[in-house]
Amino acid sequence: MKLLPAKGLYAITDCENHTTDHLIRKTKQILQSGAVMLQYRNKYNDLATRELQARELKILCDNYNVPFIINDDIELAIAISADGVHLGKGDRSCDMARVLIGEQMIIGISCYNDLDRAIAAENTGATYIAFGAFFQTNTKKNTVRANPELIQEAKQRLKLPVVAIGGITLENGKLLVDAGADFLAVVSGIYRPDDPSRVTQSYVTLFDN
Ligand code: TZP
Ligand code: MG
Repeated sequence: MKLLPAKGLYAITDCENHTTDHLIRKTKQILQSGAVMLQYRNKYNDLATRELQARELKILCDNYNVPFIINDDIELAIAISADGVHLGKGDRSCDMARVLIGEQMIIGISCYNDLDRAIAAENTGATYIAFGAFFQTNTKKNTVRANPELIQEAKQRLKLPVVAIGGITLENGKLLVDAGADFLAVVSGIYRPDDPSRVTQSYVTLFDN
């Protein structure tokens, strides 16, 4: 079981626009280029495909010693010995997830723009908190918009690491890091190019002092 890194680029898979082969190839380039954590987010394929992809990605993450987090599906995370789960409002609660997966696995909780939800998650066993969408995104419908000032407030009120998500680019990402974001979670910014290596390296430099 891997521990949460201190900070860095948190890659989230774009499964809507990639075949399994492309997903694996691009993810390898992304990990090679310095992403510190990977979330498998697939709301598009059947369970058999999702399990197959998740198993392959888990092996990749192990090779790079990067925590592998599964979105939504606690059972899949347990079945393939993932390093953690990421849960939102429609999923199992944080305290229920903690009972199901035990003390060691990472639990990330989506909190949108809601600091009270984040405080509740911190008190019920979460490992990190995610806020967003901070900017316009085409990857997820019906997002709630969060203001970057929320990160500063969250860093004062919470002990847990904070992940920022939603429309993060090389241009706007630094502002979120300066506000205190420990991780930038990015989908299209890194998965859109045919070879994600250079853009991934550029996102990684946003964490340089
Ligand atoms: N949750 C809030 S915004 C978002 C999710 C999963 C999508 C982020 O994708 P992108 O392409 O980095 O804007
Ligand atoms: Mg979910």
